[in-house]
Amino acid sequence: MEPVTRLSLPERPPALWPKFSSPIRSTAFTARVGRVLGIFFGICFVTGMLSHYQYEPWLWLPEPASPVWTYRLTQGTHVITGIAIIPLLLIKLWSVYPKLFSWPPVKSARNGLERASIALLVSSALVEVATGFFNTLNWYPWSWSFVPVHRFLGYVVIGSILLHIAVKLPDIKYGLKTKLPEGDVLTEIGWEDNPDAYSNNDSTHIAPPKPEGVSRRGVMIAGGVGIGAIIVTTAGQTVTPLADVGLFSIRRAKDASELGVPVNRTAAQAKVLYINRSADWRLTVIGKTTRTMDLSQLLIMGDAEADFPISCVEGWSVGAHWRGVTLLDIIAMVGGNEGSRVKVSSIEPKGSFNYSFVDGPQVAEALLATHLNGQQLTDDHGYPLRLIAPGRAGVLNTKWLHKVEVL
Ligand SMILES: Nc1nc2c(c(=O)[nH]1)N[C@H]1C(S)=C(S)[C@@H](COP(=O)(O)O)O[C@H]1N2
Ligand SMILES: [Mo]
Repeated sequence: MEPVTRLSLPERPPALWPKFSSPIRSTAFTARVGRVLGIFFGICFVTGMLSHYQYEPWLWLPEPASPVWTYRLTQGTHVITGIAIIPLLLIKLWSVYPKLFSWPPVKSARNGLERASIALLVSSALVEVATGFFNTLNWYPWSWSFVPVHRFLGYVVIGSILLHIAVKLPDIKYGLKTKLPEGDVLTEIGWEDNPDAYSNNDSTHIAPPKPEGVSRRGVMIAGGVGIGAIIVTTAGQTVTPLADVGLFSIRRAKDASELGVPVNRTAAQAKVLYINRSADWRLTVIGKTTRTMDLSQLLIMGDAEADFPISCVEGWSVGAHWRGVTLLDIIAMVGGNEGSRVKVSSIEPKGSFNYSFVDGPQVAEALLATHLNGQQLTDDHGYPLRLIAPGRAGVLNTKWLHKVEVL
């Protein structure tokens, strides 16, 4: 392609400009890593959007109540693929980063656009996976609100991946049909040798000298082991037999938990400790009329049982057995029914999760639980009363309830 803009740059790069000679980098290698990465990004994006819908269900399309493990599946997959993307992305960047130093830096308008789109893709993808990873650790070292930023960047990342694939299609096709040479050390293939690619002749001055250093097979094995380890250790949060190896699963059911269920936010953190044990505690139910109930009345009424998992946005999830009063029985006392929209509120004074809405099919399935896995709720699990519903994002299962309103 004819250069559109001739920049008045020297023909050769400055003397200190980096030169690269790893024999492992090749179009064939990059295209293969890219294919896996593309699949993971796709799964991560789709499950992310699904679990976002479950986090903020549409009023006109409320979340189904069955199967009970939907959020477990969507958010678990989202977090596992998202974390596996981190090493994959680093390997992919490693395999192409010498191109950052190609000379001249921009050869044509089209080449400039291509490079700008890659810059957007790389920066948005890095921020996206890093913030997502911090979120799984329940660590928010920034002041902005995670959910809208993470979601917006998700669109940016997927959009720039599609653009990247479109722009790089000749290289991708070439790379995928080129064999990865056998043996440990190889030299023949570099990105420069795609005869069809308009952008691939940009580093002819860095022809690999003698192959040395890590072999491509070495990188593949190290990368594969790394990604496998991450998947297995992360999956330990969701897949219980893997819990023993769940390095990243900081709230494993075994230890960091009560009654076999991890605790996300404790009663002390939520500033409800002692208030939740007050003798004045009552459940107020508001609809066409208003009723109040104390805990002993709820315990007498409470013989409904259900197996619903708790599945946190941070990726961990665990099955649990709950006992309590059905939401339907409670709202029926004030004129509510299966078609009602219900708001439940916590005694927790502050915080975005001190209330939630129950809509659609979940109204008939939700429990106001007093018991978890055969024992009365602990303070940290929401004593005296909490919401639990099937398929629901963990964060919407409000703890320490004191008010139920039929809207
Ligand atoms: N009132 C209130 N309820 C809450 C929360 C909260 O911060 N405040 N955290 C939610 C989150 S993020 C999760 S994952 C579940 C965890 O419930 P558990 O601690 O009993 O496992 O509770 C939810 N209920
Ligand atoms: Mo959560």
